[in-house]
Amino acid sequence: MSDIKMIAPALPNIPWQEKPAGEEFNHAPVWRYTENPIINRYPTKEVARIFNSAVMPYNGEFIGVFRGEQTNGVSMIYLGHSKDAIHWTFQEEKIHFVDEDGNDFQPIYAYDPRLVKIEDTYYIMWCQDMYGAAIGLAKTKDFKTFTRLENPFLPFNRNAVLFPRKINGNYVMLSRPSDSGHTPFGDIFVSESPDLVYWGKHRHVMGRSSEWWESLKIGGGAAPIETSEGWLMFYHGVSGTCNGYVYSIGGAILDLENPSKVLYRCENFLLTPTEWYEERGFVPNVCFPCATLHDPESGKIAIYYGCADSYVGLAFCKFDEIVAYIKEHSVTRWDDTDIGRR
Ligand code: BMA
Repeated sequence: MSDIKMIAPALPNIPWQEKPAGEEFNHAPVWRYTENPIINRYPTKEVARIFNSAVMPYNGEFIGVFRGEQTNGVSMIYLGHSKDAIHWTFQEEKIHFVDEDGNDFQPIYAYDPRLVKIEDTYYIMWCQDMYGAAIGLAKTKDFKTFTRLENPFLPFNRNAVLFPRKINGNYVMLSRPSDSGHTPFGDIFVSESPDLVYWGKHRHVMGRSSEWWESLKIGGGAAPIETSEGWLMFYHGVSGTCNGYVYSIGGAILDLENPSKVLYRCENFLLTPTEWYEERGFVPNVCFPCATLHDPESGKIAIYYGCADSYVGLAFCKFDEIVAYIKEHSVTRWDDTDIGRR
C-alpha cells in the first residue's frame, strides 16, 4: 500500500467486478466489465445511441447525464437513473434547460456532458453551438430544474470539466480549445473563475505528446479525483491513422494547488480500443472517458467511457495500482511541469 490517499466521499455501493483471475497485467492495471457495453443502441424511442456520458452517486443510488444521439442525428442530453450504476433507465424527454429567469433556454445541440458536484450543487458542462462549438454550463440541485449559466468560453472549445471543489477560492475548469471541425490539434488548458461567470487566469496544463497514442490531440475526460498528492486525471489522447482518429484513455496527476503543473504523466495509454464495441460502431476506435465513480475506503475506481460513439462501457482499476502505474511510467516535459503561462 502506498501512502497516497483518495479524498472523496465514501461510495460503498460502487459497481465493481474483480480483476480477472490469473490475468498478468503487462499493460496498465485496468480491466473491462465483462457485460460491456452497459448501454446498447436505441435505449429510448427517440434516441439511436447513448455514449460519452457522466454519472454520479445521488440519494443512495445513481444519476447521470447522457449524450443521446436522437434519431434525427442531433445530440442532446438525457437524464438517467440507476440503482446499481450498471442498469440505467432514461427519461424519454431530453433535459430542458432554462435561463436564470426561468425562461426556456435550450441549446441547439449538446454533447459529451460531464457532471460535477461542488458543495451542494451539481454542474453539467457540455459542448454546444455558440456560433461554433463551445462550452455550455448549467446547474441543478434537484435534477428537475436545470438552469444555464453564462457560457464560460468563446468558441471554439470542447471537453470542459470542472474540478470537484474550488481551488484557492476559485472554481477551476479544464478545457480544450479547438477548431470548428474535427480539430487535428489540441492541448488541455485550465481556467479559473470566482463566480462561474467571469473566467481568467488561463494556463496551459499539458500538450499532445510524442507518444503515438496521444500525438495528435488530448482532452479532459472525467472530473479529476482529489488525492493527497495531486489530482488524478483520466483524459483522452488521440492519434491520427491513415484510417481516422483513434481515441485512448490516458492518466496523469496534477498539482493540488496549481493544477496547471503536471506532476506525473503516464507515457502508456491506460485503455485503448480492443473490444468489438470499441473498435466497431458509428465512429470506430473510440474510448472516451467522461466520468468515474470512486470509493476512498476500498480504493475502487469505475471508469465510464463512450465506446465507438455508439455505447457506454465500464472499466475498473484500483487506486493504489493505477497511481503506482502512472508514476512508474511517468514522462513529463518542461511544458507539462511549468505553470503554463507565457
Ligand atoms: C470528438 C467528440 C467526441 C467523439 C469523438 C469521436 O471530436 O466529438 O464526442 O466521441 O470526436 O468521434
